[in-house]
This record gives sequence, structure tokens and C-alpha cells, in this order.
Amino acid sequence: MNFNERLKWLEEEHENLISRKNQPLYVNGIYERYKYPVLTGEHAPLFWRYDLNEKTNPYLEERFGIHAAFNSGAIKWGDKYILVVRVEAADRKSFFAVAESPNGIDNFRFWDRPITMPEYGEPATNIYDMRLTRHEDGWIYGLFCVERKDHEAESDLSAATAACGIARTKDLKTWERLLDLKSKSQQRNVVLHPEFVDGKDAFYTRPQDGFIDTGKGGGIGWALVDDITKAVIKDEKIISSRNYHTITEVKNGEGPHPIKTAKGWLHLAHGVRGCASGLRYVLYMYMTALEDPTKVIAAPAGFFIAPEGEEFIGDVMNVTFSNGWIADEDGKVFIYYASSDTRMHVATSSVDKLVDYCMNTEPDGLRTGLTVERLNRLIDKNLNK
Ligand code: M1P
Repeated sequence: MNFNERLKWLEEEHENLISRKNQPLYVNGIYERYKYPVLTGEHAPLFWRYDLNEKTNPYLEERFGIHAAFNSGAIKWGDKYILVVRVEAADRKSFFAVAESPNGIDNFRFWDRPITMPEYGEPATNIYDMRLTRHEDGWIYGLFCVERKDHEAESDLSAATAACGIARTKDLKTWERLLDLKSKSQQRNVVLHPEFVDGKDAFYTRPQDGFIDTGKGGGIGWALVDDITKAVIKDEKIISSRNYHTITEVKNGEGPHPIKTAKGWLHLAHGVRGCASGLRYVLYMYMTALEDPTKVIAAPAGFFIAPEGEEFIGDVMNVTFSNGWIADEDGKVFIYYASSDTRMHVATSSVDKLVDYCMNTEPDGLRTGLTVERLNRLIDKNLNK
């Protein structure tokens, strides 16, 4: 193929991928999964990846590798479904970029340029996993993990620190960077609640002893902050704890900010457990009271979404992770989740179905005997009708 033939072929393949119609797969009555991922590294525009000038790139070689597109924040923007995507380049660095779709399930297209996130303090080695919150104060906030080298452990090349970066915007293009969240521990998976609570900004936190290890950090925390422009965490209360022999044994973390419903706040989170093949990341749900977002009122047992089929495979195997969902005005919910730190998927449901799932799925009894009792209650109900 000469330059022009190859360019035409690349353009056609790219357009076919982006405009491919997605197909729902009806599964468990709670949500529909979809046949195709909604976004991959290959969705990145060709003009991000190739020098398109024949004189300077006669073989039309890729000049900038986009390796993956995953862990995306999500927000409705007019009538568009927007993802603020963690794009990972071939050099392992992540950055944020916006992709939009007219229907939320396919045809996601990246905006022309990635987000240029202003730095705060020591420039970050990596940034990732933005949670978007359209806050009642009028700003759209993006909270994300900021990774820097741990200078206290210079002899360990992989030693790093995790902190919560905070930025805000009105147009998703220009971002004002605020001070990183100050906390006694390292933090990842920090999320801003959309409403003031007792006149303060409310944060879901995930205290952790080290960069990877949550150690004494007991689970998903909650903290009120006086001033988001210089946010400091003083008191942290654990609201969704880790437990022995559950899906959250090793760690957990809040997903996107909870959805407000008539029955309470609907939460999506991830839980991590260890097994012979490494860490397994699954998604779970819980609900908290409207009048007290820290009071758990429903906690269905086990996972809500776990990797299936090709989702198992990727850069970090056996991972489902979500930091974005969109609830439409008609009650339809688009749950955006990534598989194996590689690509983005969507599952669709509704507020009513998700509330029903949370309220009518019994909690984990934490031992096998109680799991069998729970199963027998359902069997009795069905066989004695
Ligand atoms: O590799 C799986 C996930 O690991 C981290 O999540 P957590 O802090 O809960 O362990 C994050 O790096 C996340 O981006 C990644 O998907």
C-alpha cells in the first residue's frame, strides 16, 4: 500500500470502529451489558497517533502510541453523553481527554485535544481516574489521583505516593486547579458529593497506608471540608467497610458520586479481593439515607458487575472499575465501567431497577451457613407459592 492507500484504509477502519452500532445483551434483569466496548485506545483520532504528512512520515508509521482508554468520569452535557477518559499512552503515562456520544452506548468520539490539566505543587508523574461532580455551588469538579515519586524511598524505584487532585471547570475545556486535598494518609478514589452537607463540602475518601496497600484504612470514608479551595480532611468516618472473606477484603473505593433517588442515595463502588491469580476487582452497590448520606440503608451481598469473557483480559487482568455513570431525567442509568485497565464498556439500567436491586437483595451474612439460609428463603418463596 502506498501512503494514500494506507491513509484511506486507516480512515475507513477508524470510522467503522467509531460508528459501529452497539447491541444490548439481556442478562440478569438488573442491567443490560453491551456487545462492544464503547471506547478503546483505537478510538483515539488518527491525528493523535500519526504524522499525516507524507514528507515527514513516508511509511505512515504510528508516531504516538495510545495504549488504552479506561476509568472514565461521566456527565450529561446538553443532550450529549460525555466521558472524561483516562487515556494511557504507550509510555505508561495517563492523561484526560473528553469523548462524547449522542446516545451513550456507541459513537463515542474524542474531542480534538486532550485536557491540559494545570499542575499543582510538584508536577505529577501520572494523573488518572477522574470523578466528575456537577456541584450545587455551580462548578463542575474533577477529583483525580495524582501520583508522584516517593522521595523518602529513593532506593525503591516503584515507590510512589497517591494524593487527590482537585480541579474545576465550567466548560470541560479550561480547568482551574485547586490545592491537592490535604489528608493524614495517602488517598485515591476520592469523590465529591454533589450537595453541601451542614453547609460544607462532603468527600468520599479512601484512606490508605501506602501507594497500593490500604493497610489500616478501613474502607470508603466520609469527611466534611470547610473550604474546597484549600481542602483539608480532619475527621474521617468509614461508611462502607472492608470485611474478611467478602468482595472487599483487600480494599474498596467509591465509584462515581451517588445518584439521589426518592428512596436514598444510590452508590456504586469497587471491591478488591486477593486470589491465586492476583487481585480481583468487582463492582458493588449500596444505598445511604437521604437525610444522612453516611447511614447505609441497603447493602446487597456480593458483586453487581464482575469481569466476563474478554473483559478478564487486559493490562491488569480480572478488573472491573467504574468512576462514571449518568442518570437521565427519564430514570435511565448509563453505567460506564472499564475492564482490566484497558477499555470502556457501558451497562444500562434504571433508577427504579437499581433501587429495587439494592432494597431486595439480602446483605452478605459473612458466613456460608447464612448464605445457604438466604438461598433457602428464596427457594421457599418460589416452591411454596
Ligand atoms: O488496577 C486496578 C485499579 O487499581 C487502582 O485502584 P485501587 O486504588 O482501588 O487499588 C487504581 O490504580 C485504578 O486506576 C486501577 O484501575
